[in-house]
This record gives sequence, structure tokens and C-alpha cells, in this order.
Amino acid sequence: MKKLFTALFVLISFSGFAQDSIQQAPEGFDVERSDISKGSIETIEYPSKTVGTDRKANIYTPPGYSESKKYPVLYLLHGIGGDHNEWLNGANPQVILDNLYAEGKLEPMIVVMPNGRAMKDDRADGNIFDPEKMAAFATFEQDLLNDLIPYIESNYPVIKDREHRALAGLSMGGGQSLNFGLGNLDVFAWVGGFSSAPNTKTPEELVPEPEKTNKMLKFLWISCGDEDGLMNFSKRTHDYLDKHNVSHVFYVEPGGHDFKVWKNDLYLFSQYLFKS
Ligand code: FER
Repeated sequence: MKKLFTALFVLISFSGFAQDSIQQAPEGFDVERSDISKGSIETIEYPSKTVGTDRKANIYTPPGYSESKKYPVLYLLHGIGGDHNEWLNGANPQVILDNLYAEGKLEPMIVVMPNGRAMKDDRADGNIFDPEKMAAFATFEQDLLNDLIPYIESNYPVIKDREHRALAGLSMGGGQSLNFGLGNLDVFAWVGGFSSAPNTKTPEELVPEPEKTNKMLKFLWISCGDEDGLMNFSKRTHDYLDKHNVSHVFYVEPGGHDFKVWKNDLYLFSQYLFKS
């Protein structure tokens, strides 16, 4: 009975999207297959003028990747207890994405997983709630815009316009994605917040000009587990967007604040990207 209730609770609100239901990722979506082409992962270091150090990021390039093609880019951000390795350790996003490519369900894209704690010692050690570390999650906006994106765009074959840049993340990274994505509509046209944390700006700050936001965004995704104590940060954003007629997906799924939910979010969100 609880299962049935949870299934019914998967509530989707579309304002302007054609679909009226979203299916959870199917069984096996995150299980490695031996019979398909694979993408690759490499760790790079980019010079950050913002922080004054060289900073690490993981880059996933898709199956069939070629420097003679040009790709859009998804910047994928981690949570408060993580770093550039959190998605790799918690989700095996390369397996989820490889499987989606094998089924022809994804637009070829490069996925960049940076460290969103923009400070000299950016490890997730000690008190992860330390005010200095929290501030570094806000400072990352400058590192992303002025250091990481320019590095990616001069070292990878990417399409350098807003319609070919997406920003998404989990928890603190969800808050960052909504703050930086909606705050820089000239840079990003695709934005996703998964289980966004209390660093998420108020809806009025995020979307001061709803009509402009609605016109410029290609896609806005907001999701959260139905057992997540941080639901309010997603819900209040969704309520405001609805009230002000900003197209978005609000996806409430069974689960708490964990990688079961975020893997499902990556599976679903990535399939919308860079499609018309
Ligand atoms: C908080 C609770 C959770 C908070 C941040 C988080 C800024 C982030 C959680 C995560 O990234 O998983 O009160 O304050």
C-alpha cells in the first residue's frame, strides 16, 4: 500500500511541457553493460584566477567522442560533503549516460564535474558547514564563469553559446545551479536543481523578471525526494514559478536526500538536454 501511495505521489507539474507524466528510471539503468560503447573520464586541472590555485575537475566525454565534432556542455555540481569526485563515487554517472547513449536517448554532450567549493583548500574535510566553506560555494560562481568555462572552451571542442551550456547539481550544487543558472541567463539556457539546499536564493531573487526568464530558458528542472527535509526550497521555487507562469518541470519522487534520487534525476534530466 505504501508503495502504491508513493507511486501516486510522484507528482509532476508541467507548465508548457507536452508530457504529463515522468516515469522513474527503469531497472538496470545504472548497471554497467559489456556490450555497448563507452565514454571516457579524465581529470583535468584548470588555473583559477578566482582562487589562485590550479583546480581539479572530472570530464566525461561521450561514446564516439571526436575532436572534429563540436559538443554542448553540462556542468554537473556536487553537494556539501563532496568534491569533484562525488558524482563519480556516488552515482557512476558514466554508466547511466553510456546506457542512455546505447539506447539513442541522449544528445552527445560533454559533462564537466568540478569542485564547487572555490577556496584554496577545497577538500570536504573537517566541518563541512564551516562558514568559510559555505562562502566558497558562492564564490564558485566567479570560478565557474571566469576560469572553468573559459578553460573548457579553449581545451575541448565545444559550442560556445548559452543554448549549448547546461548547469545542474545536487543539494548545495542544486542551489548553486539555480542561483548561478537563473542569475546568468546570458550564459546558461538549461538549468536543473536536484534536492536544492538552503543556499538556494529566494524565488524573488532567483527570478526577478519572470517573463524574461521564461523567454530565455530552454529548460528548467526542479526535483526533490518526497522524504527530503529540504523539500521547502524546491517547493517554494516551484510555487513562485507556477504563479508567475515560468515553464518548468517540478518532479517530486519517492526518496530522501541521497544518490538513489540523484541518479534518477540525472537519468531523467539529461534526456531533455540540448533537444528542441
Ligand atoms: C543545510 C542543510 C543541508 C545547509 C546545506 C545543506 C546551507 C546541504 C546538503 C547537501 O549538499 O547535501 O542547512 O545549509
